[in-house]
Amino acid sequence: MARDPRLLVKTSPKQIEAAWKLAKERYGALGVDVGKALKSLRAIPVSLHCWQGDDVGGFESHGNAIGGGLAVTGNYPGRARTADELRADLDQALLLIPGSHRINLHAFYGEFAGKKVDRDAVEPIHFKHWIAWAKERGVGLDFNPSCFAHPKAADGFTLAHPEKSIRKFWIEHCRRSREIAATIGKALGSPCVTNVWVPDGFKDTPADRMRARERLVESLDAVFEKSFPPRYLLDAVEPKLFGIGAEACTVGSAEFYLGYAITRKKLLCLDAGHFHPTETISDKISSVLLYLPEILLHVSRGVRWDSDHVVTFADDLLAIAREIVACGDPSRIHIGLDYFDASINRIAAWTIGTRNMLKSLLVALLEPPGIRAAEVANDTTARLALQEESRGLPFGAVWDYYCEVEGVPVGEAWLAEVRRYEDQVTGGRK
Ligand code: RNT
Ligand code: ZN
Repeated sequence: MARDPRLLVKTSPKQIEAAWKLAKERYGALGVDVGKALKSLRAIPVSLHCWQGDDVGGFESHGNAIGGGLAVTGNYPGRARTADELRADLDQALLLIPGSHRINLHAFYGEFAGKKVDRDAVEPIHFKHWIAWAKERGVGLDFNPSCFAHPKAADGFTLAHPEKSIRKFWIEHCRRSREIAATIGKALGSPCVTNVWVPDGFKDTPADRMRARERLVESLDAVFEKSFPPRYLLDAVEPKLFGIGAEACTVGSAEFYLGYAITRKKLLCLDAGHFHPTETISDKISSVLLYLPEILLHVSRGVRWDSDHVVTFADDLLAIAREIVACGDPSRIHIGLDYFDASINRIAAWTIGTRNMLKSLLVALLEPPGIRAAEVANDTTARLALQEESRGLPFGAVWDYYCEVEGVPVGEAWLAEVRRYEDQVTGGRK
């Protein structure tokens, strides 16, 4: 690939420092404490989804087609083929992202030593290398049962399947996933957020939605029968509007899981791609937090449908970040990323999306207090004026400074690192 030498330009520390000083003054004049904002940003972990690294493939000996209404498109070289490769790629991405973060695993990323270990037989031992790797780096791990890409999910139903034996299989998988997650949380001294998402849904108009939903409740109750200390494990459930092949009705809809989470004391997972396109999860955060102590987000970007594009630094993401901060206690909101693009360099995909998430949180933390004050004074003209003017504030200088002090590349300099890694490592993978 021909590369433009301008991509290697590095900003000098002197420039970064000078711009930071000016930005600090500008924000200070608006009543914003920039140092405090950076301290708050440093305390917010983002959970990087391991599945961006291998196109949601997993490491089972018999790889199955993805299914479950999910689609990964693109054939950019360099997909991780083994857990070692995936961990090495994550290590590279983490070097380009400021702050301390987490890694989100799916059950089918266990290491099965070439053996066929079916989903109802996964055990904590299959994750011992992941645990050791995470411990060494001081990163937390999150977890997900994998209820798709499997012959027993081929007709689109798992926990709500009409056949009892199939439901039993998936209940066992989810139970074992929670055991694994609790083992992880205990070993790492940090609660493992474990998210149950199932694809179950009808392609065409169902004759009986009610029975399917009753089966899902029953199965979920069986999955969650055993309780674990919240310092090891936090359970989440993820609703969805529709998926490919499940266009008419998704069993685990928004109302289904909101009720379930409230009555069963689970975290609700809000995925940005799982609602009608005119709805935004940013508006849902404050409502849900009135009834649940903690929630999980799957930050994603749908383009025309739930396409799971890499998240960009745009209005939707800024609004999500703003609500995370504006609710008053960001620690109640677990931030996970959920996208998969196989058409670009996968390490770049992690880096772009995570840096965008963090940059958006920084913008939110730097919001001038005058905006809220205008609302309190019922001055909606000033509120809009200040909101719009604040878009032009020099947050970029604060971000650059943050990257510099955190020891990660400033600006687009990270791309040169990804290129170097591509030349040396991922580019050679077949
Ligand atoms: C699917 C859900 C789910 C998955 C991942 C792989 O629509 O968003 O969270 O994307 O678990
Ligand atoms: Zn999701």
